[in-house]
Amino acid sequence: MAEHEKKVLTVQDISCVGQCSLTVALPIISACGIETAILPSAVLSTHTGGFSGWTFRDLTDDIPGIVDHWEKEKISFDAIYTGYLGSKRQIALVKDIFERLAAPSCVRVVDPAMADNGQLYYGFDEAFAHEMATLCGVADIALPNITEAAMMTDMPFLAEGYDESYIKELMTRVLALGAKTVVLTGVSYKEGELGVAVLSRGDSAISYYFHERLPKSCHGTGDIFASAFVGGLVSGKTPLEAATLAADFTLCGIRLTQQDETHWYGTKFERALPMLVRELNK
Ligand code: PXL
Repeated sequence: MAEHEKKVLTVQDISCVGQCSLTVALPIISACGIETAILPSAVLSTHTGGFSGWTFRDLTDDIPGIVDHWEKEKISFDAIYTGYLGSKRQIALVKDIFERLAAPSCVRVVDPAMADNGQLYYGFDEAFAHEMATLCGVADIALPNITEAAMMTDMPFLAEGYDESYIKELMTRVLALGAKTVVLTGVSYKEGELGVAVLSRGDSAISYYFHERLPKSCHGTGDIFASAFVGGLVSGKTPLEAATLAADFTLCGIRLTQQDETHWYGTKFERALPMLVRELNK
């Protein structure tokens, strides 16, 4: 019999144009050689970060029927990765998916995907952030940025000038929500440097991967990072190795985007995919 090939389910919206959420997760995880099933939480004409007048079709009512069908077909997943979710009800449905569609030793990865740079994305409020905290509480791995971690744990958001005690407190509070491992993005202690921090329950110290901070930030990098992280993790890498791979891939995408000054709405990750696959198979 063929070796058990791992299967990932990712639950997030389809922003038809905008290089984020499912249009990023599906190609990236697939490029890692992993079968990727999708559960779209909503269909938008574009993402909400910089466009105006987008359409939004909520698919919450379709989710229970899809899950019932998969369960009847005995379909289960080795990893379930959730990103942008549109409502508190969807968060409850994802918790149900975690219970019903997880294969033995399934890894549940939650990217809270709701805020950045100290601000919630359009349409979210504090109550949603607290609900998202409960979803991170049932995750094996939570992947917040500093804004999301602060909002979920009622800590102040500090854009800069913090030290390790602030980061440690943030990460410890995310673990206290119930997550087994927290991977915190956007950490910087020095000008020109940016990185990702990893802390699991029982660890005595935070592990880091730092890289150069590029002058431009791009939309969708959180989703690109999370997708490549899931690809690495499901391929057998440790959380720190997967975070390192994902950060390098994201950086490569930003570099490609910086060359095109007209490309404001997303990150040109596509031509970086060969690099991801090469690094993954090293
Ligand atoms: O990249 C996160 C994201 C996902 N989906 C939608 C968004 C955003 C961020 O703005 O608007 C619809």
